[in-house]
Formats: sequence, structure tokens, C-alpha cells
Amino acid sequence: MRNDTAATPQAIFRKDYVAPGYWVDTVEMGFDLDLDATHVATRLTMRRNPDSAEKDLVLFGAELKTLQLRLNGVNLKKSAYTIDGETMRIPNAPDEVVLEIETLIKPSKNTSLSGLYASNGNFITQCEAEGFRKITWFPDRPDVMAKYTVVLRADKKKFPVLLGNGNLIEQGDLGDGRHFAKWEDPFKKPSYLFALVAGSLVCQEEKYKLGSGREVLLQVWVEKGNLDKTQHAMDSLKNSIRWDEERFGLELDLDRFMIVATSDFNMGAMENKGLNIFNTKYVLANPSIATDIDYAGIESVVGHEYFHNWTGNRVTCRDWFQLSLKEGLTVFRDQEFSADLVGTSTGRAVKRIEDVRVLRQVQFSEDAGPMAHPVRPDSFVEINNFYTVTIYEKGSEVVRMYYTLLGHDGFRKGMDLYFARHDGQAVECDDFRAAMSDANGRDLTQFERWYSQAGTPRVDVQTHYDAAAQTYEITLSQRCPATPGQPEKLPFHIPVAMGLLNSAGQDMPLHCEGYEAQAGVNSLVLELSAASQTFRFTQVIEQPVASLLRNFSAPVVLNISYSDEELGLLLAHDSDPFNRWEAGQRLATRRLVRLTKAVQAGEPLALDSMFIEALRATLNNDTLDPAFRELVLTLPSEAMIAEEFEVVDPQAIHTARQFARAQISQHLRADLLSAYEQHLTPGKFSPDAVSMAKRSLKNLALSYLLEWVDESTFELAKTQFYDAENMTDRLAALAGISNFRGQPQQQKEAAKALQHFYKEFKKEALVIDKWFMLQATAHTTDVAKVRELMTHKAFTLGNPNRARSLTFNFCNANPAQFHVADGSGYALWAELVIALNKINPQVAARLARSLDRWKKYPLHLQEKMHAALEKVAAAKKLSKDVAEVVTKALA
Ligand code: TYR
Repeated sequence: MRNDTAATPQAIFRKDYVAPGYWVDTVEMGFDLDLDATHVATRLTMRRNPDSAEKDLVLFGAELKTLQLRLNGVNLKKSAYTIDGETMRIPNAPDEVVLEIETLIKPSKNTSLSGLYASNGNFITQCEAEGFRKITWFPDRPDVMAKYTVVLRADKKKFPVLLGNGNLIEQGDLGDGRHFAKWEDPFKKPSYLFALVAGSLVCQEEKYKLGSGREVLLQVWVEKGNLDKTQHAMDSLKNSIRWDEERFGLELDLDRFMIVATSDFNMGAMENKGLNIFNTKYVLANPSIATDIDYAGIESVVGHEYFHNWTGNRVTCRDWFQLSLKEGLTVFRDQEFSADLVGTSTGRAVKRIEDVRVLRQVQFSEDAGPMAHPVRPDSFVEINNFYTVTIYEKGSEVVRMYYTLLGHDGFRKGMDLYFARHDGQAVECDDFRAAMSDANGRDLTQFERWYSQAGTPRVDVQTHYDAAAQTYEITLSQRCPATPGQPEKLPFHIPVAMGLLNSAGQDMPLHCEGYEAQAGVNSLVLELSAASQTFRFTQVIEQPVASLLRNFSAPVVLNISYSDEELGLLLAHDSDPFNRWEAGQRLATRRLVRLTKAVQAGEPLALDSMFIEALRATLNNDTLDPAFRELVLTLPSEAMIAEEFEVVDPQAIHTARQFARAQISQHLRADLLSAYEQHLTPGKFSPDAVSMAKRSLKNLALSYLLEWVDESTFELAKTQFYDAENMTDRLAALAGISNFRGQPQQQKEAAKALQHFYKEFKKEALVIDKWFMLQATAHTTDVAKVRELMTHKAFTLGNPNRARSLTFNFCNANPAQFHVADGSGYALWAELVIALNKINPQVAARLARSLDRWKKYPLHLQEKMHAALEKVAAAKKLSKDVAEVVTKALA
């Protein structure tokens, strides 16, 4: 039974959208910044929106002390307005309004990291989605766009740097030990893009010439002591600026563009106009603290926020249900940016594979759970819970499907029309679809279902070859599982990129009825729009092997029954590198499922030589990019294997996967050793694609070598750990050492290495996060060990990065230990969610999602998960954020 102590969260609905009753033309603000009590004076010039059904003047505010409210120069009487929750309504206001508001806020008490807050003694803001209302009363909704002028005043010694959106137009001393800066943003913007930063910061800056010849000032602001870690972010910013000009013809519209790094941040980064605020994780890097993955992360997040300047800021969202309009599109853009920077076709494929892995592992799982929602949701309780992989990553896949259907030039035409129509506006996902459709004269009506229907479609494949007639038929049938509130689904418009391979593995010419044959083009995009469709190919001179869903052309699960031989052919020869990798994953998944069942049945385990030999051939194939080989050699994660089962047995999956890794280690030992040696990257560290690829293959080889317990490989890892001069190699070696199942002597050495690492980096917060993360995910780390680590002096739940490093990684990325039979993992989870709920609801709600899929586990685990969910649901003062997640899980 549900315990009803948690307030039932109230949902809001997309269909209830009403345009704002008033527009805001100008916003003038004055801040007297003080960490304990900041005074905010705001002056809004507003005018009635004659087209709205809303007659009242409506404002939102949260956690504010209101000192003053004046309408057209007259103090507002208590009887002149009503306040209900966060909503203030002023009835009978005149058509033209000047509203003056004074509020008092307490940044140092703000642990939610939304609104104006303190971070290491500096002021930081975060206003997306609804943080501006924690600064002042305002029609805090994205369709209200206004011009802002902001004056910041603060103590000059403590807060020498004062930053705002747009251009700095005036600054000076106030005489009393304080100083001021006046910032003016020339562009209209919604309140969620407002930002200010004040404090003791230093910057790397550079003048940069745009393609048009105009010169702009670029700055990366960090705390003192971090200026040796800003170069990569600066380079990434310059690359982003150039890329958006070249690929989309979009130029930076300001004279000044700033990035600020803070160690207290809920998400990755935020695209505030001209003043992007970043989690330090996505800014700070040098070879000794950052891994190759960190370098790549910085590049893509710097790109993402920069690209938002057009897709998000110049054209923004009408309401938060349209969030994917800006996020899905901007993820697509940052993915393309990273792919274009690498340039080579396998480099692009490597990036694509990495992105698809995240989509499948996290988004497909979300789509199959209680929080499943469409790319454009119909309702939510707390918008902060909807910054999801569905909105971002599936949203990006939806944008990519336009690209696949319309082609490179067609997509660009659609983008151009989108900006021509909507620059300066707050619009809907449908407006983007209309631009794509109108610019290309294509009917995309059915495509709308990608926005309105949740769930991951399944495409079942049947093939038939008629040797006498030389015809080949592919029948594709689609279905989509029910999701909360959507029991039945209608067919999607699915682009299926494909080719046919002959027995030598070469692409065959394609003659598909209804599709124009193009000489020399051996890949085709089939369009599946009915529940079931048959595509007929003629002049097919031998039995082909179909390569379907090339480059993962749609976010679906493709069910096709290949033989091992067919998969071997695809793995060895497919001209589409994505499907080459995919064939390897299919071979591996098949085996890992069998092994898991054997573990459960207590049967002997074995891995066949066909699979091992296919891996050996890939590993030793020097014509292949090492990064691509690393991906092929990496077995599907435990989470991916779990998706193959109705009922998940995390320990059996872990045992099976470890067995397979040890077998690969044993049988490919010589090959792995030589791959290790061949891919060393001596000399100065460089985060370029070629060196990164080498390191990734080398470190994969090392991690395999360590699976087959033997002293020489342990020594190899130890040497790498102590000698390496870059974090990529050090961390890889440390992970290997601490997962090594060796003798007590080696366990002692592992503990020593961990200690050594901690001492060396105790001043580098981002590295200490890695230190916790590595232990959180080690096979040997159980619940007791996590509790012990939580008492470590460097651990705190108050900092999101640190909280995530240990607790999130344990709950989400160490399934065999988290799902231990006695339920102690779940009890820990409940304690953590309840503790975090008091500090930071957004972070708490993220962790709350670790139990989303509880119905997929055996009954004895389900009972314990259910009890833990009930415990959280019954907790006092539960935030809307956490309440929504656990209520949906328990529904
Ligand atoms: N809009 C940010 C992005 O670029 C994400 C974000 C959302 C950041 C909410 C912070 C926040 O509170 O994806």
C-alpha cells in the first residue's frame, strides 16, 4: 500500500498553454551583492498582450523576501494582488505597467544551486529552468523575452570581478570600498538566460577574428590557480565559433563571449547569453589531471553551449514542454561538431558509436520505465526532472532523422528557413518540423509521432531470396511497447539506411522497386511508415546479407535473425563502420546471454573459438583505426546485457561477463601484449584523435591482460601507473590495479597505489572525484566499503560532483554490488536520497531514478526495492522533484 504522507505532486499540461497576459519590454536591475543578504531592485516595463486569454498580470516568485512592490509609481496594497504558491496575480492592471520590485535573497543559504548562490565565496547564478523567480518576481516563462540592463555593486576586494550578460558599458568605484559594473544585453532574452557572476576570478583571454572580419573578445574565467587548465576550453570555443560559421552560416552576435567555471553546479553547463557558466568538469584540463574522455567532454560541452546561442537563445522555446526544440537540436549540432573535427570516416563512426551506446544504455532504459515520456512531453510535475536523455539524446536522434531523410543540403535549407522565420521568437517543436518540411517540399506529418509518442519502436525483419527470379524481399514490421499513459501507438516514419553485401562482403548494386537507383551508390534510405512494409530488390544475383539501419539511422531496436557466419561477414567487411561494430556486439551479446543462463543453471561456462578468432582478427587488423578496434573489443556493458532479459540477475550477468573477459585475456594474450606495445604514445601528451585512439586501444589491452591473473601484467600496470605522465594512462592503470583479483601482496600494492594517488591530487577536486568514482565502480566495492568512503574527509553530499562520484556511480554503475540480495544497497540509496533531498532536490531526484526499473528484478529484490521507494515517498518535506520520481516509480 502507498503511504500517503508525501504530498501528491500536481502535474501541469501542455494543452493548457495560454500566452502571457503581459509582455515585458525592458528589465532594469540593480544588485547589492552580499553573500548573506543580497538586495535586488528590479524595474519592469510591461504591456498588455491583447491576444491573450489571460487578463491578470501574473508573476512568479520563490523563496523571496519582498520589500517593495510598486505599480506605476504607487505601492501595491496587499488587497491588490493574491499569492498562491509561487504565483502572484494582479487583477485589473492597466495596459501599460511599470513595476518596481525590491527583494532580499540569501545566496549563502542557497544549497539548491538554482537562482543566485555562493560557490567558494563567489556569486553564481543558474536560472534555467525556473531559477530567476528566486531572484525577483517576474513572468518567469521562456516566451516572455525582454531587454536587460543590470548594475552589479559589491565589495571591491572580495568581488573584484563583476560579470553580466552582453556588453560591459560602464564601471567604476562607489567610494565606500565597493565598486560597480553596468552590463547591457542588446538582445531580447527569456529570463532563464539571465546570469551574473561576481567574485575573485582570473581569466585567459584572446581576441578572435570572426569570418566576417569582426573582432571579438573571448574569455575563460576560473578560480586562481587554475589558469594552467583553460587552454583546451579556449581552443574548443574557437573551434566552435568557426564550425558554426562554416557548417550553418551562423555568426557570434556579441562582441564578447565569456565562459566561467564553478565547482558547484548541478548539470554540465549553461548557455546564458554571452556568459556561459560551466561545471569545472567541462572546463579545466591539462594532461596531468584530465583524461582523454575529459578532453572530449570539454570540447563537446563548450560546443553545445556555444551552439545554443542560435539554437536556444536567438530562437527559444515557447514553453518547457518544447525543451527538446533547443536541446535535441543542440545535441545534434555538438555531435556533428565533434565528428567534423575528427574528420575521417571511421573517426565519425567512432563518435557515432559512442553516442549510440549512451542512447541505448540510458535512454532506451528510460523509455522502458516509469518515467518514459515523449520527446515533447504532455505533462510534468517538476520541469527539472525533464532534463533527460529522452529530451537530449533521443531528441538529437529525431533531428538526425531529418538529416537522414532530407540529406545534407536539405537539412541546411530547413535550418535556414527556421532562422529566417523565427529569429527572436519563442517557438514550438512543430515550427521546426514545419521549417524542415516547407524548405524541402516534404510531407512530414507522420513524423510528428516521434515527438508525441514515447517508447522505443521495435522493427522486426523478415527476408526472402528467390534465386530463380533474382529478387530479394525485406519485410519490415514495426511495433512500439506501451508506456505510461500511452497503451497504443501508431506507426512511426522510420528511415532505414541499408545496403546488401555479397558473399565476399562487398556492397551489391541496389535496385529497389519504388526507389531510384543511383549509379555507384550502394546505400539506400528505405522509408518505413506503415505497420508493415515489404521492399523488393531486383537483379540480385546471389543470396545477399542485409546490412540494415546503417549508421543507426533511427532510434529503434532492430530484430533480425542473423547466423554467426553472417555476423562474421558483416564484422569483417561491412562498408558501414557502425554496422561492422554492431555485428560484433550482436555476436558478443548472444554469447553473454548464453553464459548468463549457464551461470544461473550452474552449468559449465565456455566461449567458442569463432568469437575469439573474430576478435583476434579485429585486434590485429592494422588497417582499422585503433579507436574503432577498441570499441569492437569492448563487450556490451552489464546494463546492456540486462536489457536482453525479462528478469535481471545482476550477479549472474557480472559473472558471465567477467568469464568472457578472462577467456579473451587468456586466448589473445600475445596479441594483447603486442597491441599494448604497438600503441604506446611516448613523448609529449597530445589530446589529438590519433593519440587518443592509441591510448584507448592500449589501455583496453591492459585491462584485458589484467583479467588473467599473473604477476607480469600486474607489474606492467604498476609501471604504467607510477611512470605515466598523463591522467588517461594513470587512471587506466589504477583502475586495472584496483580491480585485480590477485594475492594479498597485490591487494596491498593496490591500496598503496590508491593512497599515493590521493596524496598527489588531494588539491585537485576533479581528480579526487575520479578517485571516488574508481572505487565506487570497483568489483570489490560493497555497500560497507561505500559507507566507509562516505566518512572520508574529502567526501560531502553538499557538492554535486563529489556526491555523484561515489554514490551515483555505485548505485548506477556497480550493479552486482548495488543489487546485493540482502537489500543493503537499496537501504543506502534511500538514506542518500532523503539526505540529498534536504540539500539539493535536483541532485536527489537524479539519484532517486536509480530504482526506476525495479519491476525488472526477481521478486525477492523487488520487495526490498519497493520498501526503499516507500521509505523515500514517506519522508518528510519531500521536494516536488523527488516526489514525482518516486510516485511514478510506485504507480
Ligand atoms: N541548458 C543546459 C544545457 O546546455 C542544461 C541545464 C539545465 C543546465 C538546467 C543547468 C540547469 O539547471 O544543456
